[in-house]
Amino acid sequence: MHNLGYTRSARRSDHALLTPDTFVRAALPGMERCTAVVHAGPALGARFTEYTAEFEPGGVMGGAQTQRFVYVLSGTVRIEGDHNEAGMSGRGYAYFPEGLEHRLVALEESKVAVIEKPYQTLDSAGPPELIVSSEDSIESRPLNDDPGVQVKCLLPDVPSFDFAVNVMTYQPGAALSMVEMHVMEHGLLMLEGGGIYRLGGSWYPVAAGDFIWMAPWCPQWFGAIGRSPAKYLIYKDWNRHP
Ligand code: UGY
Ligand code: MN
Repeated sequence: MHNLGYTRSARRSDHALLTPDTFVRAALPGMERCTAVVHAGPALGARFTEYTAEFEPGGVMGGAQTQRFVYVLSGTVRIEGDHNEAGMSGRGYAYFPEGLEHRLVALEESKVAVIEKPYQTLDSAGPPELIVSSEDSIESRPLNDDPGVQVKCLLPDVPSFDFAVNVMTYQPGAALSMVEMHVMEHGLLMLEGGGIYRLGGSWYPVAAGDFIWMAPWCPQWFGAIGRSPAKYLIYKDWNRHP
């Protein structure tokens, strides 16, 4: 149903809010019975690419030209490659270093968040290795001593990784303690709950399913509203000289 041209989606020079009513699906090369909703990429001004891959049962997503991070939103997928095969279901995730041959096969209808970025080498540390894990096995810690805002770092905080992917969970009423402005850019997928996101000079209501891109130094703040926690998956570039 159309909504008389109304949407919460917005695109500005330093941020974008993309809500599910505006998602457009198209297959990417290497996909079979699978389509992508591309949320962010170089055409938007981002230095990474993020999309949601939506698989039919038996659907396939081929390998990547860059390093790749995947997080299972729903369903079950099998990782296939030269390395050992592994299955992943909701909250499972994997990191594939650049050049590691692999593909994902859906064992049922599945949705997977995908982040890709050309790897920035570092003289003092070799490239990272394959990781297959689950959010459930990662310990969370409070942000700035506020127990109402919990952070799980899905990738090890070591110099070989040039990006971080974290899960942040806010109890209802909890908020970032400051308006952040930083050199890192963000790709953010709302997983549960909702609240108010300040982006640049605007305040937006946001809910599970929304995607947000924040450019470097985009003023940002979030407060959780509702009767259940708000949770998001957030990417940032990390560990490299600007
Ligand atoms: O890691 C971060 O910069 C995070 N605190 N930003 C955010 O949640 N918008
Ligand atoms: Mn931030």
